[in-house]
Amino acid sequence: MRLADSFRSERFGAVRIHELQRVIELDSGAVANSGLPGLSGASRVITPDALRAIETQLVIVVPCMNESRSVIEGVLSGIPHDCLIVLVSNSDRGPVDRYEIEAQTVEQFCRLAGRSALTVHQRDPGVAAAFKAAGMDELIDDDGLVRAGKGEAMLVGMALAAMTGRQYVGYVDADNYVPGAVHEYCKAYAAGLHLAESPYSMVRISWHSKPKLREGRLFFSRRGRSSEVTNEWLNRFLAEYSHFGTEVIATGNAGEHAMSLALGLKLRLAGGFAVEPFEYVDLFEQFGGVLESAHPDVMASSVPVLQIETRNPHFHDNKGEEHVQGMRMQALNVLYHSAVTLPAVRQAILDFMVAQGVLEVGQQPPRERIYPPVGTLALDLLYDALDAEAQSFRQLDGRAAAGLPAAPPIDRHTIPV
Ligand SMILES: Nc1nc2c(ncn2[C@@H]2O[C@H](COP(=O)(O)OP(=O)(O)O)[C@@H](O)[C@H]2O)c(=O)[nH]1
Ligand SMILES: [Mg+2]
Repeated sequence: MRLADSFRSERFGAVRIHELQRVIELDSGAVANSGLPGLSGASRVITPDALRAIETQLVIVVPCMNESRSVIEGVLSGIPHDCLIVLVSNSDRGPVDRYEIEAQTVEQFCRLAGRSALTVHQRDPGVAAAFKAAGMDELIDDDGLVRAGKGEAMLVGMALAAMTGRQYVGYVDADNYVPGAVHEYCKAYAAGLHLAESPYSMVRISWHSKPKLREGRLFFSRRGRSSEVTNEWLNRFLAEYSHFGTEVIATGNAGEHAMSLALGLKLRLAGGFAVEPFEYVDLFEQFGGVLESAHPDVMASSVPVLQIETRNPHFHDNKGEEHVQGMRMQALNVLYHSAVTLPAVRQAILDFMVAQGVLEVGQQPPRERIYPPVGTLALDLLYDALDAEAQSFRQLDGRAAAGLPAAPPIDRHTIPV
C-alpha cells in the first residue's frame, strides 16, 4: 500500500494528530520505494511483509446488531487472513435466534478459510457474570446484563482481543456492503500502525465518499451527516487552546479505526455512539497535558493519531435521520462535559444545541456513560467465567478444523494479567 505523506500535525500534549493521508495505491508492489529518485518524496510504501507483520498481531472486532447474513459474510471475506476475527453481537435471539445464524456463518467461514475467530453475544447472562467477576460492574444494567450499545460491544471486543495476547485491535462495522472497503480499511490500519512510531498509536479512517441515491441517480457524497458536526466541534476544541483555526480532525465519528492495545487498554470507552468521538476526548483528557496523566510513560512517549482517507466507497445500511441526529448530539454531550473543554467552547455547544432544538434554554446536555479502561479488568477471571458460564461464547480454531494440532485463539496460560 502507498500512502501520501502527512506533512503536518497538531499537537495537544503528547497527542499528535496527523493530517489526513490519502491512499495513493492499494497495492504498491513488494519492494519499498525501489530507490527511484522522486518516488520517496511525498509518499510512503508499506510493503506486504510489513503489513503482514501487523496483521498477524491484529484482532478485528465486528460489532453486529441484526445485520443480514450475506452482508456479514461479505464483511468476513474482506478481513485479511492473518487477522483474528471477533464478532460481538447484540442481535435478536427470538423469535428467530439471529445470533445463532451469525455464529454459524462465522464458523462456516473459518472452516472454509482455515481461520480462527471468537464470537459472543453481548446480552448473554454469562457474559455479564464474567464482566462482574473481572471487576466492571459499571457495564451491567438493571436486568443484570451487559448494557446494549455499540460502545459496550467495542469494550467487550477489546477485552477479548486483549486475552488473545495480540498487540493491536481494530473495528469494522458488520453492515458494510462492500467487502473491498473492509479489506482496504484493514490494510490501512496495518499501514498506519506500521508507520506510527510509538507503542501508543491509533489509526482512524475517513472514507472518500458515500454513495447515495438522489432523484434516481447515484451521488457520491464526501462527508457523513454526523461527521461534519463532530469534526467541526473537535477542531474548535483544539483551536480554543491554540488560538489558530484548524481542520486537522477529519475522523471524529470514525467507526473504522484501530489502535495498539498498549493504548486501547488505557482508554476509557464511552457507551453507545458516543464511543468514537469520546476516544479523542479521552486522549485529550489523559494525554493532553492539561490534567495530570496517570501514565507518565505515555506522556514521555507520544500518542500519534494517523488519519487515512481510503478509496472504496463507504456503503452501509441506512438507519435514518433520527439515528444521525442522535449520534451528532452524543459527540457534543461528551465534549460539553469534558473537564478539558474550555468555557467558550462549552457555551458555544450549548447555544448550538439550543439552536438545533435538542435542548431548552437553561438545560444541560445529558451525560454519556463512560467506562473504566479495559486494562483494569482481571482478564484471567474474565476468561474463566466466560468459559464456564457464557453459552454464546465460541472459540473457533481454524487449525484444528484443518486437521492440524489445536491452537484456540485464547490460550488460558498466556492471558496477560
Ligand atoms: N454488538 C452491537 N453492535 C451494535 C450495536 N449497535 C449498533 N451495532 C453495530 O455497530 C455497527 C454500526 O452501527 P450503525 O447503527 O450502522 O451506526 P452507523 O454506521 O455509525 O450509522 C453496525 O454493524 C451495527 O450492527 C449494539 O448495541 N451492539
Ligand atoms: Mg452503519
